[in-house]
Parts: sequence; C-alpha cells; structure tokens
Amino acid sequence: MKIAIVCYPTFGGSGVVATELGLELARRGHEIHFITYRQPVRLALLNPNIHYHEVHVPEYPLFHYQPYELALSSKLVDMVKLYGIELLHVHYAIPHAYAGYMAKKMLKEQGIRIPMVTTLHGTDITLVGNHPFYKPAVSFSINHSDVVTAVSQDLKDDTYRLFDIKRDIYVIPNFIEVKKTKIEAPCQRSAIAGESQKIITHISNFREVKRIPDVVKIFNEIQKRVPSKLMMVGDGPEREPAEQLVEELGLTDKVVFFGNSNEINEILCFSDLFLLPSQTESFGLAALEAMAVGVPVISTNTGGLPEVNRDGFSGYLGNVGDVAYMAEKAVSILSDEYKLAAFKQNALDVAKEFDIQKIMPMYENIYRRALKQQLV
Ligand code: GMT
Repeated sequence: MKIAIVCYPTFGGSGVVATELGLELARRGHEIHFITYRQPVRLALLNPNIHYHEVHVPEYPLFHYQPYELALSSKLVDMVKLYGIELLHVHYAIPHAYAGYMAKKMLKEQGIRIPMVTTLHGTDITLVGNHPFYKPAVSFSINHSDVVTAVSQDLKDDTYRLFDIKRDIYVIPNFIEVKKTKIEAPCQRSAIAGESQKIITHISNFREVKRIPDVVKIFNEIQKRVPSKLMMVGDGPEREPAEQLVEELGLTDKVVFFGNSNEINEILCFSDLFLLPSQTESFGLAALEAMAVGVPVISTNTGGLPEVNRDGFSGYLGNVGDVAYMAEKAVSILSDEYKLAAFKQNALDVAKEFDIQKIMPMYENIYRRALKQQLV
C-alpha cells in the first residue's frame, strides 16, 4: 500500500509514534511518504520504501500568521498525484485532519478518491482541540475522517465526552519495539551515580501538563531516604524553572539535566525508576518506553496511564499532585531489592503486551477498512 503519513516531526509522542509506525510499515513492504515541515527526529531514510517530502511555507509580509494548513493540503494533493498514494494517515487532529480533509476534497474534484485515517493522540482533544477557538474545526475534521483511531480507551471516552462525534472511534494503543530497546554493551551506571545510589529518570517535553515541579519534589522526598540521583531528559518551557527549583532545594549535585536526547534506551538502561506525575496523559508513551527497558513507573492515575502502568505491579499510580504518596511508593520499591527486581520484570512483561508486532496488524486492518469503505 502507498501511504502518506502526516505528523509533527518534533520530540513529542505523536511524532515518535507516527515515525515508528511508518518505519515498521516500510519494513513490511508498504511505501511510506512522510509529509511534514521538518524531517522527523527518529526518521532513518535508509530504506527504499521511505520517502520524505518537506512542506515549505514561504514567509510573506502580508501574513501575520503563515498558512501552514494551506501549504500542507497543497503538498498532499501534489504528492498523492505524483506518487499514486492510496491512503492518508494523519496524526494529531490539529491542523492535520483539517488539512487532510481539504486535500481529499481537492483531489475528489480531480477524480481521485483517497481515504483518510485520523489518529487522535491526546492534547489535540483534551487541551488544545477542546478550546472554543478550535473545537468546531476539530469536531468537523473528526466527523469527516474515513476512520478515526485513539491511542487509549480513555482518550476515546474523552473524545465522545468533549465533542459531538457521530462515528466510531477505534482504540489502537501506542506500541514499542521491545527487542530494539535491548542495549548490548553494559549500562554505564558508574558514569552517572555511585554504587549505592539509585537512578531515577524523567523524560518529557517539559511542558506544564507534565507537572515538572512535582518530579523534582517527589525526588526531593526520595533522596532523603534512599541515596539517589535524578536524570531529567528533554527540553521545554518548564526546564528553566525546574533548574531553579533544584537549586532552591539544594539538589544541584544530585540532579542532571540532559536536554533532548536520541539515546533514550541508553539512559533508561541504567535507570531504576521512572517518574511521570502528569496532569493528564492520554497514554504516556514515555512510561511504556521505560517499562520496555524494565524500569518500573511511578505515575499519576489520570487519563490513559492506568491502561499502561499497572498499579502495584509495574509501578504505582497516585492522584495528581499527591507528591507525598508518590514519593512514599517510590521509596517502597527502591528500598527493597526483591521488590525492585520483581517490579522491573513486571514492567517488562506489561510492555511486551504493547509490542509493535502485536499492534501493527491493527493499523493494517484499519487501512484495509478505510480503503474498502472508500470504495463502497
Ligand atoms: O503531550 C505530549 O507530550 C505530546 C503529545 C504529542 O502528541 O506529541 O503527547 C500525546 O501523545 C502521545 C503519543 O500518543 C501520548 O503518549 C501522550 O500521553 C500524549 N500527551 C498527553 O496526553 C498530555
């Protein structure tokens, strides 16, 4: 099948999912065309089935805002015609589903019918998409997609609760390639921490929704009882305030800020615990990435997180903002070597349920359904 994938190319979860999906589909023989404004961060182009087409938005002084949707929909039309693309798969409703719909309409006028699959990822529904400025356009583009998927049951429920949706939404959870997370070389623990210290990790795009101050506060409580270090991986608006908080709490020698990294598995390899105390999380791909390396997770119990992190098994889940509870549970795992080993194994076992090989056929079925629907 010839498939166009539209996504954000940045370090956000939806871009990672879209990129890994495209790479695996290419391995399975499909011809994949990534269409976005920059080369996706995890995209390796060394596969004849992978193509990347950049969307250019020329600066024009008359425009206060440059019209990206327009450029994207025009690019989609051109690429569909040039390569005979059979299906559009857009990730993140805003503005991709809207641009995809416009492309479909333009193509239809030229006698080309092409189905569009829209995958909802989270903030496109719960935070941004739900804003009155965007809501009518988001409802419209979801209702006019040929097939809609959501990355968790919770996100599907939220979509029905927040929007006037008149169609089915299929749940296809996010996935991980478990075998790719294995690090051959021994983990470089000693480069980061002393022998008696535990290593705790947080990875995100450091936005408000991640509750970065809670990460630091939870760690502050942990380190009072368990010798430990905190690895902060990623970048975003909350990084600087977090650095300040670390300083205020006198933790500078125990907290390392890495910035964005492509060596996530290497970092997770030496981690004992992962913290994700988010305000909301449709799925929590970062938690799954940690679990796939055998790292237990302390997270909040919001959104789709309970579908990924199993309470009392792969980690613990607390109420949003309950720093004391999450710190106590973290200490209970870190201070008991038997419990830590069991939780590490459990985390890996749960992650295997989300292995790419189990999830990929779900997408392929959805594509077949979209093509069939289109032909009816
Ligand atoms: O909020 C982010 O971290 C970025 C955002 C995205 O679209 O890139 O993440 C959302 O999609 C991810 C992939 O499906 C999910 O794993 C995240 O849970 C979700 N974020 C939120 O719901 C806050």
